[in-house]
Amino acid sequence: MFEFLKKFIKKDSQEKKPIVKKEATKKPQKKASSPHKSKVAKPPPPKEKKETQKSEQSIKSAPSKTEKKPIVFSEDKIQPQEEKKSSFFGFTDKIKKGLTKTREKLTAELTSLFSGKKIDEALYEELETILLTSDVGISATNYLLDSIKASIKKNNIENADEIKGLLKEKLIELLMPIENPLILKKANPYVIMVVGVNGSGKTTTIGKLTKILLDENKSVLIAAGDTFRAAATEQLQIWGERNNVHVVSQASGDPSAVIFDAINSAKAKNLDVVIADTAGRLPTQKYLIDEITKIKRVINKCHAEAPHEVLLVLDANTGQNAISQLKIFNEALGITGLVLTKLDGTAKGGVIAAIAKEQPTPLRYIGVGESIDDLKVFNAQEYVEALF
Ligand SMILES: Nc1nc2c(ncn2[C@@H]2O[C@H](COP(=O)(O)OP(=O)(O)O)[C@@H](O)[C@H]2O)c(=O)[nH]1
Ligand SMILES: [Mg+2]
Repeated sequence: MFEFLKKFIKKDSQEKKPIVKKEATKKPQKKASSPHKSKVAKPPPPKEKKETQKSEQSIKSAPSKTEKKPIVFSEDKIQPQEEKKSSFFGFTDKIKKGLTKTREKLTAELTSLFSGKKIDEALYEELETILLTSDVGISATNYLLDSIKASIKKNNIENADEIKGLLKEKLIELLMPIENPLILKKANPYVIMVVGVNGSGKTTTIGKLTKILLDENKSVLIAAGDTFRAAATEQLQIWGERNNVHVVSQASGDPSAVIFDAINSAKAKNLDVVIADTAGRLPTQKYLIDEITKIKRVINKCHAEAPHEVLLVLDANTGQNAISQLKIFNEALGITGLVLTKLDGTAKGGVIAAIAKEQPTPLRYIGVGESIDDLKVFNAQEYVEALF
């Protein structure tokens, strides 16, 4: 049941280098995703270019699988059931693998906690510590403990071993409300604005998400709205090439202008989706928030309902800090969905529970690795099953 073969060595991509090398004018990149569908054919190519992240802690910086599940135009009639069945095992394996660190920690601690013990205050205290150190957060921890205690009392449970099952059950209950996959509407184009602090995984997530959308037969255009770091545009171009999708970028960059161009271009070409990258680090937090707020306003000017999705990318490693980032970005932009990345690199996958309790927001995807197929639609049950 629990295989833990792999250790994931978290790589803190160290990027820096102020190199300012901006692409002159739009880059005709690959062939723009052909006016309609463009299918991805390329295999996940070689390791990504060493990017330059500086993990930002100030507002510090959200994840999933895709197996065909949710991304569909509403008209398309979603049909997750069947597809899900066919891919369920592959998907679960991937998630399990991604959550190895968290699972190993939990399994070890819970096994020693429950084995042969009697249910008393000391046991609850130990359980509390385990949850807190998995980044479940105080509020969700209290909630889980209270619900477990109530069930134990109600059902006269005496065997500590049963607590594990209760914990799973209560966790799933807690996470269910944020299981809320992204469903695209036909919008010509549907605009997804991706935000988050530097290093949280925005650009990588855009690359993976593009693949998911292409697999759903959507045509995609990417806007390189992080014009503050030259490397950011390059990195996005690489993802564009992998997916054979056009990346709109500009040499001298006003991010709003780049995104504005991209949306108009997508309209003209009748493309389905525009995914806009944005900066995650500016001189000050206020400057950053002002900039992305402006971007949102500009997007809204070129399309009355856009952005249709404001997707906040959070790095699971930042633990409780993820909650404060969520609050800050939500206040400024109105976050409609989350991606929680790097769950493969942390033993603190419990942060999802903290989000569900403290700032419930639809968790669209989870990131469980760096390659193109490592973005998975979040499913509460599968997630919890993978944790134990
Ligand atoms: N292990 C792992 N690494 C990830 C994941 N998502 C992103 N990364 C890595 O995190 C680093 C920063 O990602 P990037 O997309 O550049 O962040 P951005 O600054 O928000 O655009 C890169 O080295 C990515 O490969 C993930 O789900 N798992
Ligand atoms: Mg980036």
